[in-house]
Amino acid sequence: MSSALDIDGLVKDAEASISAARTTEDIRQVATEVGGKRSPLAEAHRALGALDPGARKELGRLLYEARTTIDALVERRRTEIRFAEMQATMESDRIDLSEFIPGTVKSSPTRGHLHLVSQTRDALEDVFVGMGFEVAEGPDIETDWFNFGALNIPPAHPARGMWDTFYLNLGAPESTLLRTHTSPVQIHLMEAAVVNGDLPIHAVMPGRCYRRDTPDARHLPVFHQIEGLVVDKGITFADLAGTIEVFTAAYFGSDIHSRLRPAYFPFTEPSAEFEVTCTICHGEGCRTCSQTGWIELGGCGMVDPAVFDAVGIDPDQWTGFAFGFGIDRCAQMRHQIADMRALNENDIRFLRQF
Ligand code: FA5
Repeated sequence: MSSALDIDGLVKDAEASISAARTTEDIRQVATEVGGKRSPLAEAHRALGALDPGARKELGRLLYEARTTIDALVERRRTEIRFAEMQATMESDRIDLSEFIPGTVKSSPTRGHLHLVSQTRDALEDVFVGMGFEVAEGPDIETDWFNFGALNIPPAHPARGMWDTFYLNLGAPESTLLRTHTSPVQIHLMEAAVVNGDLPIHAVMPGRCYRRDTPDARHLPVFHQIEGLVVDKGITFADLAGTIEVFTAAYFGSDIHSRLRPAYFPFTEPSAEFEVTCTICHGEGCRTCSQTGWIELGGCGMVDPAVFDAVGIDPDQWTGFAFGFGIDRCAQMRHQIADMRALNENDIRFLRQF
């Protein structure tokens, strides 16, 4: 133990034990064996006291070097083992996104497809594009002016109660909100047309809407509408009624009837509600249509001159009509979905049917 050769042997033995360690537990034990209180190294240290000062100094230096070497070897092996264990864990926890369960898929994994509401939006756009309309979009977050003010619904107007609104606090000077309908896109389009000298307008505007509505068979708090706006010269209510008639036959087929009933919207005058035969009960009356045999799809009417004034269009020169339908409602009626909440439940068995 007192010669440098013995110390070399001690280091070699330690090195062999260290490199044989395979796990964190192994290296913990080996570290104690080769460097702990009962290790040969510690014993050699304890023997130093019995040596004369010259030999003690020399052997002390050699033992210090041996401990430094052994500690470094232990640390290196510990890092290697930790890295290997981490890699093994990562490998075993890896999620194979291309994996599919044999037996549930015949030859290749099933491809996803657009949600029914997106398919319906596309189909509605196609019908209206076929009728000569352009497609436009607007923001989901609006100011009070676009959602209400410019649509002839000033603050405290009783008609605001028709749309139970989610207000946002974005620190903006005007109150901001999640749009309750797609009608504010009419305002964006008309303002842009005035600035760019781009009248007439024949456009449809699909988009998501938000209301503090309790979900039920015909309502969701987040739903979709498609807005329509025509601003041109000599437009009459007959053009509006004809457009709705053509749309109904093109989208639902000739066996579905539609009707317009007088209604009130602050931004159209006269206004009407547009209803179609309930496709669940074929007009007999059921829970979905509240026993009426009819389902309300949307509202419509002739653009109120007050709205033209708000955007700077001369109501003596231009007239127009507007409408707004529920896209989810259209999907519901077209596919006889008794409860609209099914659209949001993400049940794959339901979604796969469309
Ligand atoms: C409006 O939102 C008017 N902006 C429509 C309009 C546009 C009138 C242009 C005149 C001119 P209303 O609140 O009735 O109207 O909504 C229209 C349609 O949106 C409803 O008939 C229905 O189909 C759909 N809808 C409304 N609320 C919900 C809801 N919570 N869930 C699902 N669909 C809804």
